[in-house]
Amino acid sequence: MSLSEEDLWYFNHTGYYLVPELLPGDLVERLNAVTDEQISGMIEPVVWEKSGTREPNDIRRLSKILSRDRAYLEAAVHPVVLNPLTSILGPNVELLTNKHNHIMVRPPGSEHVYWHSGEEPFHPTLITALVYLEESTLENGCIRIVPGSHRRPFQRGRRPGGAFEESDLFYKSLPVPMPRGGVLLFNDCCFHGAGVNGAGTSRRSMTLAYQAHDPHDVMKDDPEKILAAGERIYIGHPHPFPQPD
Ligand SMILES: O=C(O)CCC(=O)C(=O)O
Repeated sequence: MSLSEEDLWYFNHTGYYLVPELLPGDLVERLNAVTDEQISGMIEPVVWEKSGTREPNDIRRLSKILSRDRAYLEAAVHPVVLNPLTSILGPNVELLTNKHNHIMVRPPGSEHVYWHSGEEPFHPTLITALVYLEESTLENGCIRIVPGSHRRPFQRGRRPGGAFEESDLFYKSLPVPMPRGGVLLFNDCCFHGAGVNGAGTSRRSMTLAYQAHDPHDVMKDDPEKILAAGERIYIGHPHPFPQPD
C-alpha cells in the first residue's frame, strides 16, 4: 500500500513508519526455515554474541543474507515492503548490499544494540526496513527509536556510547514492538537502539537498506546495488549544451 499524504507527513516528522500490512505467512515461514538452516550450519559471515562460545545459540547476526538464499531477496522486493518505500523515495529504488543486508537473530540473552544513527543528515537519504520474522516485544528487547532525531537539531556523534538505559536518548525514545511479518521503515539518521533479549526465544528481523537511484550517476552498474523498483534513469546535462535555433 502506498502512503497517504498524512502518512508521509508523519514519516517526515517522526522519521519512522509502521507498515499496516504484514508479509504473507507462507513467506515468513520459508524465511524462518532458511534462517534455521543458516543458524544450525553456523554459515559465515556471522557476528557472534560476546559469550565467547561458538554455538548456533550465540549467533547475534547473519550478514550478507541477500546472497544466501532467494527467499531473502523475495522479501526485500515484496510489494508490502516496496510500495511504501516508493512513496518515500520515488519510483526508482535501489537495495544496497554493502549496508545492513543482515538478520539480527537476537538469541535469548542477546546484548543491547547500543544507541547509534547509521547515517548523517547530509548523506543521501537512506531508509532502513526491518522485516520481522518473529514477534518483537518489550520483553525481548524491541527496537527503540528517537522520533524526529533524523532532523538533528543538535550535534551528536553517530555512536554516543555509554550505558544504554541511562542515556538521555533512552528517555527520548519510543519502544516499537512489532508483529511477526511486520515491516518497520525508518530514516537511518534516526537515533535508535534495542534492549537485551530477556525472553527465552530469539527475536529475528531482517535489516535492509534502500535509497533512491541517483539520476546523475554515470556508472549504472554498481555491483553493491540491486534495482528493486523502477529504472536507472539518467538526467545529466549534455555537453555541449544544445543551443536554441
Ligand atoms: O532490532 C534490533 O535489534 C536493532 C536493529 C538495528 O539497529 C540493526 O539491525 O542495525
